[in-house]
Amino acid sequence: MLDGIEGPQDLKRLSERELGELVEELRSEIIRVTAQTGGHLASSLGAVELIVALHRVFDSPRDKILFDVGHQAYAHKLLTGRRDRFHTLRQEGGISGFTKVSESPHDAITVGHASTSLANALGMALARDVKGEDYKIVAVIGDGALTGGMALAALNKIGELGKDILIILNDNEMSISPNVGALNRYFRSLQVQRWVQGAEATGKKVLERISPKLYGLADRAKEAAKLLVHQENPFYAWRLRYVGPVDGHDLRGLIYLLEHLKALEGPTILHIVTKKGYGYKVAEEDPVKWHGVGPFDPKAPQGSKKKGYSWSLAFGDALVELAQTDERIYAITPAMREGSGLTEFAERFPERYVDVGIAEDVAVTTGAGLALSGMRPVVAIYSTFLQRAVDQVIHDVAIENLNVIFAIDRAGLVGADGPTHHGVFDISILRAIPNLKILAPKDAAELRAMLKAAFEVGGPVAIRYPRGQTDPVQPGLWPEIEWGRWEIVKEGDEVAILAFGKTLGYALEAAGDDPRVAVVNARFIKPLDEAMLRALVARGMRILTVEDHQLCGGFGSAVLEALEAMGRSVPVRRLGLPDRFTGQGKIERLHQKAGIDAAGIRRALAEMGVKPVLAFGE
Ligand code: HTL
Ligand code: MG
Repeated sequence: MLDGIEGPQDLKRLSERELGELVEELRSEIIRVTAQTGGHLASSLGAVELIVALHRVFDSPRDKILFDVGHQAYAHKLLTGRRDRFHTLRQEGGISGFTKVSESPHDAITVGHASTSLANALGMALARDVKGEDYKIVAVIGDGALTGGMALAALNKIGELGKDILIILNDNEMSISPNVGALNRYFRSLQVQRWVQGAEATGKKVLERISPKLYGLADRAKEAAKLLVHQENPFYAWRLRYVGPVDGHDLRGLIYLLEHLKALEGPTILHIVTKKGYGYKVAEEDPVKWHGVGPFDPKAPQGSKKKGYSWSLAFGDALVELAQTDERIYAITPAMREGSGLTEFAERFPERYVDVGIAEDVAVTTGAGLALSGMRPVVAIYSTFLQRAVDQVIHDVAIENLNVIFAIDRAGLVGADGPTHHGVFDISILRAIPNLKILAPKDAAELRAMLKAAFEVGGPVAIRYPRGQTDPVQPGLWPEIEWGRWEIVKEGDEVAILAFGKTLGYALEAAGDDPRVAVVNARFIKPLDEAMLRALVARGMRILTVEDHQLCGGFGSAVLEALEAMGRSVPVRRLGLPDRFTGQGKIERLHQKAGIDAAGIRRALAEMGVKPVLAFGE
C-alpha cells in the first residue's frame, strides 16, 4: 500500500479497508526505521491514525497542517513523498526528525521546540484572511505542548479574533513523563478516558448541536449550551468550539468527524485521546523509555541500552547528596525529569521538586520566587530550551543577583536532533548578563566541585555540561575547586590551548607530549581567569581557544575582549562553530567537520607555526 503513495492525493482513492492496511504498514515502517536510526518512536506511533485521517480529508500543502514539536510526524513524512529517504531519518545529510519547511512543501513549520504551532497558525490565518485566500489551517498539538505559555497565549488571541483554525489536541496524558498542570488534571477529572467514544457517534452529535449559524449567535449562554457535546467545554472561556473527547485511533470515525469539521468555520478544538506508543506493546507499556530511543533490536526490543554514566546523572546524583544536608535546595524542571537526571531527586525529595510543564520561562522565574523566599533553587534545563527563558534570567534573576543555579545540560552539539536542539548559544547569550557566572566542568568530579562551590558563592551561577557520558564518581567525594581559577593541565611554552568541557579532551589529544603546547582547562568562562591569561601572555605564549559553541560571541570572543582590555595584542586563533546552523549527525562527526576535534586543533596549531614533529619513519 505504502509503495503506491507518492503524495497525500493518493490517499483519497483508497478504500476504508485499504486505509486500515496503510495504517499498519506505516507503523511497521516507523518501527523498522526507528530501530536503525533511533528517534521519537512512541509519539509517532500514537499519531498514525490521526495523520492518515488528516491527509485523507485535508488537501496539503494547500491546506496547512502544523505539527507542534514535530516529533510525532513520521507518518506524515512517509505519506508526503519522503518514503525513499525515510531511512536517512536523523542521519547526517538525511531527513530531519521534526518537520522542516526547507525539507518539504508539506511541512508547514520548522520545529523541534514545543508550543509554537498555535502562534504560527494564528500568523498564517491573519495572512490568509488579509490576502483574501481560502484554505484550512490545522494545528496538531500534544497535551504536553499545551502546557507551554506560548500555546496558551496564542489560544487566547485565536479565540478573541475568532480565526478559522482547527486545533487538534492529541491527548495521551503524557509529556515525556506523565503530563502536569491544572488543565491536564481537569481533563482527568472529566474522566476523559471513560467518555471517549467512537468519533462517528460524536460526529453525529456534533452535527446535531453545532452549526456555523448557532456558533455565531450572540447569546453566549445559549451558545454554550448548544456547543457542549458533553457537560463541559474546557475551552469555553477562550471562545473556542470544543469537540470531544474522541478516540484518536478510530480511523473511520476520525475521517467522518474531520470531514464535517472541515466544513465549519471559526476556531475549534478537537480533543482526541490516544495512547503513546500505540500498536507496539513495549512502547505502550513504557512510553517514557520509548519516547526518544537510540537504535534498538526490533526482534528483542529492550529500548536502547543506557551505556555508562551520563553527565545528567552525575548532576542528579550530586544534587541528591547536597539536598540531604541542605534543606533549602529545591529542584525545578520544565518537563525533563528523566533527561535531566532528576528521577531520584523527585522520588527522594518530592516536597522540594517541581515539574512546571514545558514552560522554561516559568521554570526560571519560579526559581527567582524560591530564591526571594530563602530557598536555593536549581533550575535543571537543557541549553537549547534555556533559550526560551532569556529575559527571565536577566529580569527576574540576575538584576537582583538572586541565588539561582542553572544546571545547563546538553550544552554543545547534541547530534541527531539537529539544529533545533543543539546547545550552542548559551555562552553568547549568558555572557552578556551582569552578575551571572558561567562554569564548565571537564568531568563529573569537577561538576560536583562546581555545584558545591556555586551554593557557597551565591548569586546566579550557570554550569554547562554536554550530552553523553562521563566517568562515574564515588558518592561522598567532594573535590574542592579554586573559584575563578583555570587549571594548567599540561605545560608547554609556545602556544596555550584554552579549552573546556568536551574540547579539553580533544586539546590534550592534539597536544600529545609536544613541549611547545600548553593545555589549559578554562573552566571559568565568566569571569575568565584573567590573572592566568595575563601570565600566559607575559610568557610570550600565543593563544588558541577551542569551544563546542558558536564562535560569535562565545568563549574565544571573551578571551579577545579580555586581551583588548588588558591592552595586550598577541596572536589568537579561535576554533568553534561557524556562523551558520549546524545540521544533524553523529556528534564526533560534527565536531570533526567543524574542526574542533583533535585533528582540527592539530591543523590550527600547524597554522600557528607549531608544525608536527615527524616521528621516525614518517
Ligand atoms: N521544551 C521545549 C520548549 N521543547 C521541547 N521539545 C522540549 C522541552 C522537550 N520535549 C520534546 S517532546 C516533549 C518534550 C518536553 C513532550 C511533548 O509532549 P506532547 O507530545 O504531549 O506535546 P507527545 O510526545 O506526543 O506526548 C522534544 O524535544 C522532542
Ligand atoms: Mg502527550
